Amino acid sequence: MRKIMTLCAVLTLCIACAEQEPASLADRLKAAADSGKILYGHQDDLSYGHQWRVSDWSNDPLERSDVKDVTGKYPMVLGFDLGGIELGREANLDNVPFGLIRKAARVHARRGGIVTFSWHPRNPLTGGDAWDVSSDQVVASILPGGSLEEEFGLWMKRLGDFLESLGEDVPVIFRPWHENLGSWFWWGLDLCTEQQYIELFRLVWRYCTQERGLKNLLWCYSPNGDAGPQAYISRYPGDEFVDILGVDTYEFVGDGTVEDASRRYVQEIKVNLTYLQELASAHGKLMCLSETGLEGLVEPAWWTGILEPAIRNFPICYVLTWRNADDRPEHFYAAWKGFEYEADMKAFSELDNIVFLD
Ligand code: BMA
Repeated sequence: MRKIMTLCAVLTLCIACAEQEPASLADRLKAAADSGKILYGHQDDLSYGHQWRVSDWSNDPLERSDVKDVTGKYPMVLGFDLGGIELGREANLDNVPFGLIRKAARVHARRGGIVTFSWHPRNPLTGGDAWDVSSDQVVASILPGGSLEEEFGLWMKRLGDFLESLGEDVPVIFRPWHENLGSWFWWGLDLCTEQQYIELFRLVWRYCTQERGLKNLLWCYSPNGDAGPQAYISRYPGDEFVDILGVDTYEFVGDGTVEDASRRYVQEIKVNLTYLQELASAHGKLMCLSETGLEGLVEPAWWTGILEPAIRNFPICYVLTWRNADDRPEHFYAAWKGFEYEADMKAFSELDNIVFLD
């Protein structure tokens, strides 16, 4: 009897510990936001950077990082994309092996960092990629009763298998179906109804959380921010299904000057984060700037002169800049060693309100 009771106590403790993980990640994020600190994140860090890439990942200590090369510190938040996992592929859409993603997530969590995953799944109806918007029947086809319901069940299983393989001690901010208020992804605004979008989000949530019992996930809803608060909330999956409210907002130069683009960007960030703060407070949620950046960092003091003044004083728990492609020299969103304006990113990493991983 005593043995059974001890066993029960140990089991209860284990369950409590396991359940603590995402909760403690949420606490950590909340503590950062409450104390006016913003964690810095970078997509695909540790796996590749500007003109380099990890090749033999299973024997690589994963110590290289463009961000670390410049600032002496890792990004606190490490982002990866799971596009391709649904097909059982070896590597994601940017050729990062899922084995490397799993290892990097574990290594990063052990170093004290935080992991986030986005997901650009292929188009299940046309066979195209996530950007194939040639049909507005894709979401309908994978929802219950749709012609691809079973196929999508398999896609979710593969996703669930990967998330589970990380282990419960690696909590993850999962951010599926992002930028859904534009129409460039097959789950976008003109491609499905409000109800269908909400059902899609809930379907994957229910599968991961209830059917698979995954306890290591915090769910982030992250539309493109420019659509405004009414649109934002019209496709909100609901308080039960979301932990963090995010927005994706980039700086685009286009045909005008960089100065004009930066002015527009600061304005847009402030508008978006203002309504996000109101929504987060009304719904009792954390908030973040889930994706941002200026491709090629063509503004010399972008970090300290544009980004930080724009996000300062908003209770976002983190800000994530997009990837530094190894094979497209102009496609980078963090500085790298040797980049002409790298000193400004280092200065950003030393600000009191910005947190990197030492
Ligand atoms: C986009 C670009 C693409 C990439 C995609 C998913 O913004 O960086 O090159 O494939 O994100 O990571």
